[in-house]
Amino acid sequence: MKLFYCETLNPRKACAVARHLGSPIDFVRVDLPRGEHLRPEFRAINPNGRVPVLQDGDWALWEANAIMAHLSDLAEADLWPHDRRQIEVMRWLSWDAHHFTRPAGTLWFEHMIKPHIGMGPPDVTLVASATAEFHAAAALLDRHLAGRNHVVGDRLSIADFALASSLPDALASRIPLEPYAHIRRWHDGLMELDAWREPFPTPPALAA
Ligand SMILES: N[C@@H](CCC(=O)N[C@@H](CS)C(=O)NCC(=O)O)C(=O)O
Repeated sequence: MKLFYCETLNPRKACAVARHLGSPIDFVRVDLPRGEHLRPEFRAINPNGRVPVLQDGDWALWEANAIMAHLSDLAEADLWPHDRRQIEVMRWLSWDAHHFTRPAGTLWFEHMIKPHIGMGPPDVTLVASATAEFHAAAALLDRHLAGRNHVVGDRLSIADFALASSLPDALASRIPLEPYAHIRRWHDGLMELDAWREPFPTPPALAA
């Protein structure tokens, strides 16, 4: 199998799960600034022109959450459980995409990526609305995590990796985590996993 990735939020989820499970994968780096994701040969495996993509035989699977679930199934792991917890995991994956990582991803893009690729200063209006949205979602997640080490059933699942995808870069992204002690404690626990702390084959600072 090949996992096409770069050092950004969505590929982090797929790379971390692959590493955590020891999946038999060749990691293939896609250079976004050079536009490799827009080339016809890449669009042939993902018409969205986005990473990550898992090439499993003749199956090109895109969408990080689906890739995480598939890797868990292949490894017969329970990061994507097959009992009632699956519905809970699905609930948090959906909630994350719409309410938590969406505003957090905006802050990440405005504060980390735009300066990095020379797109100018952050859009202050966008930052203000994303910050307000993030606070509303984070308050809910923080209450949920009180007394828990994981998002669902107190066992690691792909919901943890999805919800945490923006948090390793929270400081530089100016994602306001200070008021949310339970989120910080939960994420500190994830950072103890080698696969979450170092999900990518090449450390970002050394990546071309
Ligand atoms: N919904 C997709 C989002 C993938 C995505 O947006 N990937 C970004 C990197 S984090 C990307 O490839 N961006 C390239 C672009 O937008 O041109 C998933 O979860 O996999």
